[in-house]
Amino acid sequence: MLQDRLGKDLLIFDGAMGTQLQEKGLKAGEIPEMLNITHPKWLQDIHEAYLRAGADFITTNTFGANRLKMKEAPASLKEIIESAVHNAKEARKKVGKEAYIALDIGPIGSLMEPMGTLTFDEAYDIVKEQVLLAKDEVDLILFETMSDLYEVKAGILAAKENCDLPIFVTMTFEANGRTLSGSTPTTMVNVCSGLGVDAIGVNCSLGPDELKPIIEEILSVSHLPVMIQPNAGLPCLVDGHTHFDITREHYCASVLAYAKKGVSIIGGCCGTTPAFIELLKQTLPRQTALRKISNKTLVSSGTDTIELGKTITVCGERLNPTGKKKLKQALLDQQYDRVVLEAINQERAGAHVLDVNVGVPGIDEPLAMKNVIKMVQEVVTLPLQIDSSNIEALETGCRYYNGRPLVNSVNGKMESMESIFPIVKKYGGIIIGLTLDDRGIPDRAEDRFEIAKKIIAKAKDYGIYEDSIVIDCLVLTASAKQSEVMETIKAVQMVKTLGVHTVLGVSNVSFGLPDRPLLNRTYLTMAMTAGLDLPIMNPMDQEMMAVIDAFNVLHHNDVDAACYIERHVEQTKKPPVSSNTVFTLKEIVMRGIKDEVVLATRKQLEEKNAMEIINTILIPALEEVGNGFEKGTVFLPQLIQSAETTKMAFEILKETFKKDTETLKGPIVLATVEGDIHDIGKNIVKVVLESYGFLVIDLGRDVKVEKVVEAYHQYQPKLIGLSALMTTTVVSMEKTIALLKQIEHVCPIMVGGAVLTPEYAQQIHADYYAKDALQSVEIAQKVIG
Ligand code: THG
Repeated sequence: MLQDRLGKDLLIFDGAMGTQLQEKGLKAGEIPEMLNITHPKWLQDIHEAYLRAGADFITTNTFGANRLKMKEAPASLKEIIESAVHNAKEARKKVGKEAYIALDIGPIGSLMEPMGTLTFDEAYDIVKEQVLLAKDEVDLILFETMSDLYEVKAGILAAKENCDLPIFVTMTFEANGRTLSGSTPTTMVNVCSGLGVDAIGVNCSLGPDELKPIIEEILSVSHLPVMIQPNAGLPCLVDGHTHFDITREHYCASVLAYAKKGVSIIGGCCGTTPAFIELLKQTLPRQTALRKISNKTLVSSGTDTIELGKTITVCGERLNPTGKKKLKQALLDQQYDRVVLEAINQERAGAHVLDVNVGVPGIDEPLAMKNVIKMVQEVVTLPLQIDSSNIEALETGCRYYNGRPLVNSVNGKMESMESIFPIVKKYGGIIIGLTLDDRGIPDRAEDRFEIAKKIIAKAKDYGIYEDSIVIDCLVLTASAKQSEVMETIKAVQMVKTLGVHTVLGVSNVSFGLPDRPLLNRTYLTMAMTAGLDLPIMNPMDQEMMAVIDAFNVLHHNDVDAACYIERHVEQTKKPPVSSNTVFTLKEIVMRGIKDEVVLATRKQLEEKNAMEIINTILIPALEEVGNGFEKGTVFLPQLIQSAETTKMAFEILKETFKKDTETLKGPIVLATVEGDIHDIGKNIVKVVLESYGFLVIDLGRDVKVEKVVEAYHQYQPKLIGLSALMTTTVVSMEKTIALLKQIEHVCPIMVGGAVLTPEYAQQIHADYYAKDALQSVEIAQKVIG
């Protein structure tokens, strides 16, 4: 059984498929998956070569075999997948050795919300179809080259809910050490392990040497077998073809070092061949190296991860309608802008996690939970705590949450544990256990301690262990239950001996008493000393936050008081955050708060003209976000949110411009090149150019080379702008330029996009390189006037 060998035997995967297919004769623009049907012999030969080289696994030629990417294929998805599996099985039969066949599933190829338009449920359905077509004939499912963790989550659920096969997941990372949608390696590992995959790792991206920090981070946090499939070094263009720059000897030496550190599944990606796999087989040991396994408690958003217990983790309590009339009404009316602002304000005030509770009488709570989780995770990168007494709402929240959530909560009643633990296990939550049961909340600490033990013991029956449990000893208000306040503190101390972390709704203590903040922060100090790790509290209470800073110094969490001192310096410069803080247009644009942008833009127009607003607010905001993206402090989803919000601001401003096309300068033709579906950069350039008075003809995204040429003849533009966001589509940019340059006296061509550099622009014979929207205006003014 494969499962018995995982983590014990060092297992070898195959190498690149694409490179091999190109050698057999795959042409550019052809659908590689069609070769399963048209050239089965090619596929069988490639699989056979990898098997003979020593691979334990072969991967079906189904990377893009999903209903979206195969829309225009001249065969059905069923035929494509079945023939791909058949080819792998034929090769295995011919070689006659035991080997595992992995159903290959690559990225869907369309971006998910909020970056694109694909919904979670659509992504789920697409993968479900792939899984159902192959599940009875393959040995495992491999999600590979994934760049969006949310898509991975949809895929894992689609696989788990429709078959029992082992699941391996590898993602690709950018040079900044994050996936395209911003996940760190730790976040990937934490979320995927929570969802119950069988192996986790990295493929493609870079060569084995450049992947060192990523592989080491994965090894340091993963309980699961770690898998790597690096490229054969870095790509370089030689005579218009992509080559990879390291030898198989170099490759093997590099990956051997990782095997010695505990990587247990090794194969190759771009540029690797059967010869690489053969040498791997000769070089690598048969058994895996032992690894030290950590048992940290980690909660994750889609991008970042927080370790509980390392220092005090502040859970913001304000996304909770209890006692808030307006928030209640807003939730009932499905008006979520108030919720979104509350989330952002708490993040700005320094919360580390946000509790999300949508419990209003009469509301469709599962639906409200789904909507609010989706909205909130689009605007903040903090991990969320899903808070509900409605089991269906908890499950819906866990399902649509992008990350590994805290789940608030289970209690010591049998029915609660029996209904909540399966959900927590399935979605991989960190569960909060309340120390109450059928008899209510016991008065004495000892009895609460017993309930905590009962919860921890019962969780084990479901495969949930101490590192996924946080115990709440329950604090009640001192106005009614004064004698129990200290019992809670005592219970926290006792529970800490069980090896779990603790949480308390600190603000409960002061209900019904005057000067609540004073009681809250005093109680917070007492509880932290007793071992409280996760206070649920109001982060807008800056004095309470200051108490935590001070505690971290006095408790030796904040070594050398570095954070304390830094914050002290910052605070003297920054105005305090309050719930009533009004966002400036610049902040709205940078945060991507779409609900606020129209009003804020109109408001600005009362004082400034459109051009001023563009130059002094919108462009600086876009630049700041763009710089953040380059530095790795802002990620693609935020970048896109921000750009779309800017677009909405531009739409308002455009109303004030002259609509007279006679006086417009240009025209300028813009296109995002073939194969590239990321058009946000081009869209920004378009609105900025238009606001400077240019007539722009927008050809859209994924524009075929010939269409750009046609557009040139049709519109006779004075300038053409081409955009590409992905490395892989720079090639089609080069082709587009080559074809345009065949036209006599063709107008200048400017290029831009995340992966381009001035050098590269020159290499592919572009006339201008625009690093951002503003520079494209400068170029347009220079060329057209
Ligand atoms: N344990 C766990 N979860 C919890 C609690 C707990 N979740 C809910 C609650 N207790 C913690 N959250 C809050 C949220 C708000 C308030 C107190 C605790 C609060 N609200 C003000 C009121 O009701 O008067 C209104 C605030 C405002 O309008 O600004 O005090 O114990 N696991």
